[in-house]
Amino acid sequence: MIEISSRTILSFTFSHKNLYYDIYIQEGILCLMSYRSYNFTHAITRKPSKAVVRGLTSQDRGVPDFKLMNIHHIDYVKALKKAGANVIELDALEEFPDSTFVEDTALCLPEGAVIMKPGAPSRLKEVNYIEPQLSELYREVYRIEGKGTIEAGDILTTESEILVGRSERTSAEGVSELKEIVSKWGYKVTEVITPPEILHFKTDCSLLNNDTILSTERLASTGCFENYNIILTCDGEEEAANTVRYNEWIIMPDSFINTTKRLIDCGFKVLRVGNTECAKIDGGMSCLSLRFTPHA
Ligand code: CIR
Repeated sequence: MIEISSRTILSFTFSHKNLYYDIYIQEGILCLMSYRSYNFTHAITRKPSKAVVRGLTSQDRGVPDFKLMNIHHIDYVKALKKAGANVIELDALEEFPDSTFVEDTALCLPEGAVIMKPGAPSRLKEVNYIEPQLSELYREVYRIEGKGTIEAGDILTTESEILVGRSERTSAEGVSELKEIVSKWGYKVTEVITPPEILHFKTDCSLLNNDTILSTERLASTGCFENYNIILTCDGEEEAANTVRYNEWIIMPDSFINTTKRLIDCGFKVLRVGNTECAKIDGGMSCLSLRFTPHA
C-alpha cells in the first residue's frame, strides 16, 4: 500500500509470524506499528454455567437470568466471529460460578501467555482449566505462582505498554511477577491504581485504537492515561466503558445509546451486544473472552 497524506509520506504493510506491521514515515521519523494490541486472530470464550446465579457481585442488582445470559453470550460469540475471530468455545464449568469471565484467568500476548493467580479465592482454580487450552496454542506459557495475586481484568495492553491497575484482586507482588515475565518479551509494565470503588481496572476503560482510550471520568481523573487521547463515557453510562476492540470493530454493551453515538461520531465501527445479566455480577464485554494471536 502506498499512501500520500499530510502526515504520512510512505506506508506499507507486511506480515511476520501471524502479526501485521505497517511501516511509515511520519514527521521525518520511520515508524513501525504492529497493531498487536487489537489485531487478533483468535478468541476463547466459556459458556455460562447455571451457577452464575451465585456469581460474585459488588452490589445487589438482582440474580442473573441464566437463559437470557446464554442468549447474550451466543450474540457475543457471533460478534467476535463477525470481527474476524476464530472462536474456541469452552464448555461451562458448573463448579465455578464466575468462570464465563474467562478474561481474568490469563494474559495473552503474541509471544506467549501468562496464567494469572486470581485474588478471589472462589476463582483461584479456574486457571487450571485455561492453561491446557493455551498450552496447545502457545509455545511459551508462564504462570503467576508467587504470593501475590493478579486478575487480567486489571490489565490493559496498549501498543506501547501494559497498564496494570492494583486493586483488591491484584497486588503489588502480582504486578511485579508479571513484570518480570513479560519483560523477557520486551514489554514495559506501568503500574497504576484501580480506584477502590471499581472492581477491575478495565471495568472502567478499554482500548479503542493505538493511542485512544474509552474511560469513565472517575478513572481518567486519576491521571493514569496522560499519554493517551481519552474519550469519556457519557453521564450515567459508566458501564459502557468496558468494551472490546477486535480488529476493526468495537464490541460494546447495547444499553448505552449516547456513548455508542459518541464512538460512531468519532469514526469507530460498533457492534452491540446485550449485557444486562452479566452486569448484575459485575461482568462486561472484555471479561467474556481472551483475545489473541498465538505465535506462528
Ligand atoms: C467477579 O467478581 O470476579 C465476577 N463476578 C466479575 C468478573 C468481571 N471480570 C472482568 O471485569 N474482567
